[in-house]
Amino acid sequence: MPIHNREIATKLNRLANLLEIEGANSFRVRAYRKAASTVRGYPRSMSDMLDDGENLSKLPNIGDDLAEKIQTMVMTGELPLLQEVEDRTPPALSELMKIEGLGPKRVRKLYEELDIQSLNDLEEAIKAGKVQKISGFGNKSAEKIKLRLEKYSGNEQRTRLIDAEEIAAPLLDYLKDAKGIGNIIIAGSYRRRKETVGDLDILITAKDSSPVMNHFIRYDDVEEVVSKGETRSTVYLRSGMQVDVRVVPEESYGAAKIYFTGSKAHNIALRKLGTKKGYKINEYGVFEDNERIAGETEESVYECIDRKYIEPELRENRGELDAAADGSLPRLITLSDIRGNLHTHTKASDGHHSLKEMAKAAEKLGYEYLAITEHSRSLSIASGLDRDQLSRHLDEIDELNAQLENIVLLKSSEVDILEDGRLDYPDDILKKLDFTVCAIHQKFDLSRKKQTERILRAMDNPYFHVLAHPSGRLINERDPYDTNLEKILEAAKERGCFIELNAQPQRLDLTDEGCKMAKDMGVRISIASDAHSTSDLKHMRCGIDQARRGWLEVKDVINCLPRNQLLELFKR
Ligand code: DGT
Ligand code: CA
Ligand code: CA
Repeated sequence: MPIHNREIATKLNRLANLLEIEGANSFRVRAYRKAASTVRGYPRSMSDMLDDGENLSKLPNIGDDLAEKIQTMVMTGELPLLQEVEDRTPPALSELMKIEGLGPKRVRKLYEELDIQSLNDLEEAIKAGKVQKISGFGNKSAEKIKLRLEKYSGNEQRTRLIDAEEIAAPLLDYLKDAKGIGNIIIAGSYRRRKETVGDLDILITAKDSSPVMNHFIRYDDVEEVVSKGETRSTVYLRSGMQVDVRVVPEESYGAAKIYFTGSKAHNIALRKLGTKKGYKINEYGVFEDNERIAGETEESVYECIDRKYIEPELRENRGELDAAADGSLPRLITLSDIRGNLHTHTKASDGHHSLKEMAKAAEKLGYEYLAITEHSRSLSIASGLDRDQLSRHLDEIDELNAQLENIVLLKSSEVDILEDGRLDYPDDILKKLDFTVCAIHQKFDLSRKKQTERILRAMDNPYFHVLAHPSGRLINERDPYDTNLEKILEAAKERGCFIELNAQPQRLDLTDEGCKMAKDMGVRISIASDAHSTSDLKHMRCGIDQARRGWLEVKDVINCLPRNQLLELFKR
């Protein structure tokens, strides 16, 4: 089987991470990450392209050296430099990165400042209160790390949801061909649309499980069969992903869906409610004195404990069971509620397509408006527009708007927030825009206090509208910068600013918890794909997943508004 683009990207990212832990030159680290992201998102497979005799170095972010490395990976499946770096890195350091929330920067800090080289060291240091004292950590994040350490079983590698989808789709297609199969669904954190998944939990109904299990373990991509049984089998795929398959009888499908969708915390709370009413709830149904009284559908199980159906994204035991009892469950936002996209790039800065191509693609999605947000010209972003370039760009938007019938392009910019909190364009430029999307692109290492202040100062500017990718994190790649989100949200509320939920699948920034916090504090969200190409516009759906996990409804999201009402909001 040829190597997937995803596997190449994973190796390049891993190389970048290990080099970053070592303290390698940041340009070099970034070069590998950018290459990884190019490969991951590229529509054609590297191995096909090489077969066709194409030169990989013509791809963005891929030079001769990287083209050669990719070719080696395609031919041998290995990246020798990665092996070299792996050999000289203490294995426990890369192990530390498997803990959610610990990226290479933080691992390096822990190693340098506290000589932490293993999970054990880390646990001890948290107990001793040492981690809490390092800048960038604090009590809260130490507490979170502690919880995750407790959960961590040692070989768990969490996979971004979008990558899990790419692995799951062909497997699901394959499984559907098994003999005697009834229903099939991917349950677990995947169904809850969590930003990363630990493994895939596939639930199948069938009268006879043997043919299903036999078919499953013969899947081409299986690397190792961990266990094979009548009701449950587990394998590892070549990507390292663990897959659990469970087979239950048809009449238990609803109860089993609830059980295997989780979360565990939701299930435990649900079972307690059952016990209170004298019922036993498990994956086979709801039982009263050993008699099955429900379980064929999920609704039937929730009904037994006097609850309305709860959407999978909400099942985290964060208040959803109470809300389902008193009718206050949110009516979660869906993709079709979105009327436009407020963060996109074209060729004018670092995007791949023209204004017109982006406009046409957005029109096809049924959007009423599309904001073009090229970068401002700051020190860190060479691709940004200076005053004259922006001015010409805005003229082009006017010209194109005169031709477009079903969609309006909004004039905006992704304005860099400078270290002292000033915006990267003067007011006389900013006032020509319909609104701004403002973001941090450099100086990620400021203290929590300074970083928070920086954003609050920026929000003082009356031309500040939306705070883009508010934490700067890249899932599994870059830690968030240290800020006080509650303070930022308070300030946004006071000043009439909005917070972005960046829908790029590797960002998903705000987190689900951040979304819920914003909603509870009355700060509205822009869900935006930060598209750099026409196909990136589709990532809106990843933002919708995250928004739903954050309890967001139509009223909480500004790009569910018609254009006129939206523009009203930007009059501060
Ligand atoms: P993951 O894989 O770490 O992203 O998270 P999940 O939620 O997919 O967890 P996983 O794969 O360990 O288990 C799948 C579901 O099975 C989980 O969401 C709830 C259920 N489950 C697993 N273990 C237990 C348990 O000990 N008690 C209960 N009530 N449910 C469990
Ligand atoms: Ca799972
Ligand atoms: Ca599992």
